[in-house]
Amino acid sequence: MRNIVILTGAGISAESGIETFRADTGLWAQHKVEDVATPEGFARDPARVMAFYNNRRANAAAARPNAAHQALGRLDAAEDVNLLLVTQNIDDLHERGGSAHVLHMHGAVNSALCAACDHRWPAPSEMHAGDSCPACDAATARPDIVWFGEMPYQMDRIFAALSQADIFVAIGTSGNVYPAAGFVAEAARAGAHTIEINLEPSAVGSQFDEAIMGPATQTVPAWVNSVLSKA
Ligand code: BJW
Repeated sequence: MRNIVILTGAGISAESGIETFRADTGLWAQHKVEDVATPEGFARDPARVMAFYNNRRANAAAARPNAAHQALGRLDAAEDVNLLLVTQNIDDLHERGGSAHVLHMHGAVNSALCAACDHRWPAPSEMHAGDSCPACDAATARPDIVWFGEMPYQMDRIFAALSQADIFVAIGTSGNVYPAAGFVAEAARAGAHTIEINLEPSAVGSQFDEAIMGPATQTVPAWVNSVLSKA
C-alpha cells in the first residue's frame, strides 16, 4: 500500500474557469484581502463579504470538473493507494470529479457556519448579513471559510498523514499561504518523495524533489497514469 498525500490549490480549478488568487488579474487584484478574507473584514462589512462568497458560490456551481479533478478521482479509487486529498479550494470540483474523501482545509463555499454555536448546514445559494442559525437562532451565520488569522481545518489529521507519507504532491498552489506551504517540508522530514505540479515553480518550489510543469489538465492525468501503471 502506498501512502500518498496530495495538496491542491486554485490552479487545479483554473481550467474549469475558476479564478485563482494571485494571478495578475486574479481575485486579489480585484478585492482587498483584508476586506473579504479576514474576520475583521467580515465584522466591518458583512454584506460585502457575503456578496463576495455568493458570487464565488455561483461560479463554482457553474463550473465543471476538469481532467485533473477526474484523474485524482481515479487515483482515489485505486486499491493499492491510501490517498489523503487535501484541498485549499472551497469549490466542490474534486467531489464532482469522483474523489470520495476530500479534506477542505480552508472550508467549503457550499457550507454555512454559525459563529456562535459552530453548527454547520448547507449554504443556500445566497447568504445575507444577519442570517440566523437554524440550530441556535442567533443572527450569526457566516460562510464556512477559513480566513487569514483563523486555524485551518483538521490540521491534526493532515500532519498525521504527512508523517506517514511515501509521496507528497502539491498541485496548482503558489506556496504563499501557511500552513499549507509548509507541508512539503513536513513530508520531506518524514522521508516522502515530494513532487510539485504547477505552471511555474511556486514560492517553495526549491524544496521539492521533482517538478512537473504544465497545465494541470495535461500534467495531472499523465502523473496519475504513471502511478497507476506501477501498481
Ligand atoms: C496552475 C494553473 C494550471 C494556474 N495548471 N497550475 C508566516 C509568516 C507570515 C504569516 C503567516 C505565517 N504563517 C502563517 C501566517 C498567516 C497566514 C499566511 O500564510 N499569510 C501569508 C500571506 C504569509 N495564514 C493564515 O492566517 C492561516 N491560518 C493560520 O496560519 O493559522 C494559525 C496556525 C498555527 C499553527 C498551525 C496551523 C495554523 C489561514 C489561511 C487562510 C487562507 N485563506 C484563503 C482565502 C479563504 C478561502 C477562499 O476564499 O477561497 O485561502 S487565502 C487564499 O490563498 C485561499 C487559498 O486557498 C490560498 C492559497 O492560494 P492558492 O490556492 O495557492 O492560489 P494562488 O492563486 O496563490 O496560486 C495558484 C497557483 O496555481 C499558481 O502557482 C499558478 O502558477 C498555478 N496555476 N493555473 C496548474 N492551469
